[in-house]
Amino acid sequence: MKIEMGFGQLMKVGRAIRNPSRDSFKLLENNRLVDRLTQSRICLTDSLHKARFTTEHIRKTGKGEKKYVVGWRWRERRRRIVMKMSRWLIHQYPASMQTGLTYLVLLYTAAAFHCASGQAKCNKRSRALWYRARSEHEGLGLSDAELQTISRMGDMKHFKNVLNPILIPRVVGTESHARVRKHLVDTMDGLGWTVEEDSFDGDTPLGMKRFTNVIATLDPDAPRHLVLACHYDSKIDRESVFVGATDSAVPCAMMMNLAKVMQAALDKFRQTRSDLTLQFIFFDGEEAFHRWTKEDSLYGARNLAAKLQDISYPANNRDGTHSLHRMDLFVLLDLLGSEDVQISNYFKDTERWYARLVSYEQRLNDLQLLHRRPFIFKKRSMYNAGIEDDHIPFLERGVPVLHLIPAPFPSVWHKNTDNASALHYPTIENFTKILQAFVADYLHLVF
Ligand code: 1BN
Ligand code: ZN
Repeated sequence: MKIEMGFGQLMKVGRAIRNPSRDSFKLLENNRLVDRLTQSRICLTDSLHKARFTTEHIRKTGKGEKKYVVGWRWRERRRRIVMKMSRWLIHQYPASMQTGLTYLVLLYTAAAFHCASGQAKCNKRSRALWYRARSEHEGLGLSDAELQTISRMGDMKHFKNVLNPILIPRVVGTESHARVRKHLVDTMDGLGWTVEEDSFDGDTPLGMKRFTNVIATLDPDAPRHLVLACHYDSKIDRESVFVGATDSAVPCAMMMNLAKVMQAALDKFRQTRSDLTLQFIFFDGEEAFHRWTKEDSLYGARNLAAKLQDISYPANNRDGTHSLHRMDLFVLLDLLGSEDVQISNYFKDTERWYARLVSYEQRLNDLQLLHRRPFIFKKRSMYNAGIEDDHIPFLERGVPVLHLIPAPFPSVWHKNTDNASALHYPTIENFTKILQAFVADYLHLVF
């Protein structure tokens, strides 16, 4: 229910159920869950004493639940309105000149509305509100019950089913490489994601090669992306036997498995038409053909980062925002699947997100939802690790990065023993649960 109040303040009246273990609320209207609210996003009046609001809309407290009047904070409300308008504009564009004029008027109104609040100067930066949302974004905070649900959702049989077709040599340009790519595309397409094959020709020490990144997006209309990424090519070797189970067949399978086991929650999330969505990037050509250099490595990542930087978003905007700004956070998975895995925090500016991985591993462990293993995510930082990987072209362009790679590298790294026998399933299962909790937390998923 929406009620127009006071100086145009838009209020929602409904039931807000407080989750005792965290600072968040489930907002219900007519017993239907309409939103999840964290404290930072709302002002919340503990029922009747602020009765200048519509007391007639507040009914008596139900058992174990409190009634609240919930109103968006002014800042949040303004952000939502401008977001909605800009999203609408992006989708309708281009249109006829006549509608273009209407857009201009609407845009002007939105800007005037924004400036009139007096809380922010109407400067160039403040116009790209969708972009600024990433620095204000907070995780939801999952309850113990939600962690238990995530743990129950796990499906290692599915994990092995999606992993098996990748456990083969997949050197760029070979038939098995194309077969693996088809497996990625078909799997993500089958889960209802929008899949794009981003192909280009690149010059390598072995001549021109065709590379294809696979980009799968849950809701391609959403401006902001939580990106999970890995590479699907495997390193070339003389005997053509190198499989790269940890490098990076397992990360590819972990991502597809996440999309499968969280499908219901992700579908529900897509229906909310949030300004945020989940995107998977399966990079091609991460490995060097001859010897790792700046030119001979990261073919797919270098090409995509440069390309996205050149695509202004929204189209023809005057803020200077481009498609790389759509990446809220770029989470790169690499060298995962073996038993000897210790991950550290490698970047200061994404430390708050790394800390959530540490915290979810701790809580899942306390709830006895993990196999008894040494912790994967260490409470330590290695800011000067300097590990070359697919995140580099994005990091260099200012994208916030989380690099989920063990240091030291697994003992099988770039050896022919990096195959199925190097894999340790209890460790893999623990990792998948922590990653799934992280994604649910970031996207504010409802189970
Ligand atoms: C990671 C997995 N890398 C290659 N396969 C990147 C890398 C290459 C890291 C050389 C260090 C040295
Ligand atoms: Zn490698």
